[in-house]
Order: sequence, then C-alpha cells, then structure tokens
Amino acid sequence: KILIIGACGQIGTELTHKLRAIYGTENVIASDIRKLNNDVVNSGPFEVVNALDFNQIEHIIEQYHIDEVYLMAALLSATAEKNPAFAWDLNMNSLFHVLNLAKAKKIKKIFWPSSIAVFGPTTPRNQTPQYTITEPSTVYGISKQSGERWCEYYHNIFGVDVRSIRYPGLISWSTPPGGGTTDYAVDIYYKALADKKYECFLSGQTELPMMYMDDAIRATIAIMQAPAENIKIRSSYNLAAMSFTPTEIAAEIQKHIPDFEMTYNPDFRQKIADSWPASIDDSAARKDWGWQHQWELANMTADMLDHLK
Ligand code: VAH
Repeated sequence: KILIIGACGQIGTELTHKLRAIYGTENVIASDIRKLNNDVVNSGPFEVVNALDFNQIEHIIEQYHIDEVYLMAALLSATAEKNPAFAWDLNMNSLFHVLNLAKAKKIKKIFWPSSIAVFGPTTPRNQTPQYTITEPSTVYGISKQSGERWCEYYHNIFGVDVRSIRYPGLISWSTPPGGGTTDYAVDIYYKALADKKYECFLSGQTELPMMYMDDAIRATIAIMQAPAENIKIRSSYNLAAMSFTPTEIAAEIQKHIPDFEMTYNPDFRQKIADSWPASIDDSAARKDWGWQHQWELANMTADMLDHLK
C-alpha cells in the first residue's frame, strides 16, 4: 500500500488521483497536516498526519501496512525565505523520519522530490548538467541539496530504495501552487481568463525550466515503477520538458486571448529566479528509465485555458 504525505499540495493532489487510478483507491492513503474539504480527502482513505511527527507516521504505516511513501510535504522557495528555521525543520526532519523508517525495514520504497533550486548562481545556466556545481542560495535550495546528499547516503550505507527527481517549475490547473517562485506561470492563466491582464512578479526575460503537471506525475510514477537496478542516480535526477520566459508565455496566451495584457513588476522572487538555471540537461533520466516529456508551451497553454475557462 502507498502513503502520500502532503497529499493536498500542488503535486500531491494530482499524484493521489493518478496513484489511486493505477493501484486502486483503497491502496493509496492520502495524508496532510489538516483535513480539507476537497476531493483528495473525500474520494478515498485520508489521515491527518504532521510530517514532523515520527510516531504519527510510524503508526499510519503499521495501521495500513504501507510499503511505499511519497513524501510531498515541504515549504517552497518563496515561503521558505520568510520562514527559514521552520522550512529547514520541515523539509529535512520529515525526510529523516521516512528514511529511518526505511532503514528499519518498515517501508520498502520512498519517493522524495528535489528541485532545480539545488542549483545556484555559480551553476552553468544553460543545459545544466546532471553533475555540476550546486551552491544553492535559497533556504529551500539548501534543504533540497542536503536532502539529496542524505538520500544517496541512506541508499549507499543502509540500502534504502529512495528515488528522487529535481522538478522544474510545475504548472497545473487542478491545484493552486503554494509559495513558489515559478507560480507566476500558473497565476497568469487564471488572471488572463478573469481580467485579461496580469502583473508578473518576474522580469519578462527570466527564462526558467518548466513542466506541465501531467508530465511531472508521469515521471514520478515512472521512476518509482522502474527496476531498482535502472536507478543509477540516488541523489536526484535532472528532469526537463521546456523552458520559457514570461514574455513567451504571454505571447502564447495572446494567441487565445488577443487582448491579454502583461505588465512586469519584479519583486523579491526575481533574485531567487536569477539564481536558477535557464534550461536543464535531463539525458540521464531519459537513458536510465526512459523519460520522455509530452507537453510543450503551446499544447499546455491550450489545455490550461480549456480546463480553467
Ligand atoms: C518553487 N515551484 O518555485 C517550486 C520549484 C523550481 C521551482 O521548486 O519553489
């Protein structure tokens, strides 16, 4: 059975629905810090779990005979800058709890999300390689870089089967994002439909790696279903689909909403975005476990506007 911690988050929500469709609703236990009134909670088994409470997690694992855990709870980049101590605590200690449960053989497999935020201002920005300089300059990035080191350590020393992906910015219509720097690329669709205008908190030329949520969920399930011997990288895999700038996504939206207007008013998140790569080399994921993205800016924009209108 599968436990998703952080099942009501931006990734967790769609991940829960997809996993329930594949493995059966009763075999996928959703959990989050609070019981919200949404379809993740109302469509299958749900438990209130604090990702920082080891005993709570251990109890749920024993109660439901869980063998796989997807740990999706975290503070993202923008929020983490405002709450560094809590962000470090939540992002790191939730990981240690799950790694230690696997070390104690209480669970068999872990998925843990990393991010392009592990890269920093000294990382080569274009087609960033799988192995390169990682000097993250954000609290979130530091926690993800450290988490990757611990995942690899627990795999090498204790044989823990933990698998991880460095997600780019993720865009979805079904869940609002929570405190990320790439969230402009989600907000813009809502605002284009509601107001036909959007004030972007990043400058128009800020190129960032992005991915449609459908691709991100498919990659998450693919890496977890791959035979263990194919997972050669136990820190975290680079993963990519597309890169675009705010001006490019605005132009794509204008093909559907001709009088859509974009203005730019960069805020503190510009500095975070400027520390991240513009594009990512994900050849290792494509080689080791057959990754292949399906969504680009044009078909994603059509799909987003179609779902949100
Ligand atoms: C964030 N959406 O903006 C997340 C992600 C690469 C970006 O880590 O913090």
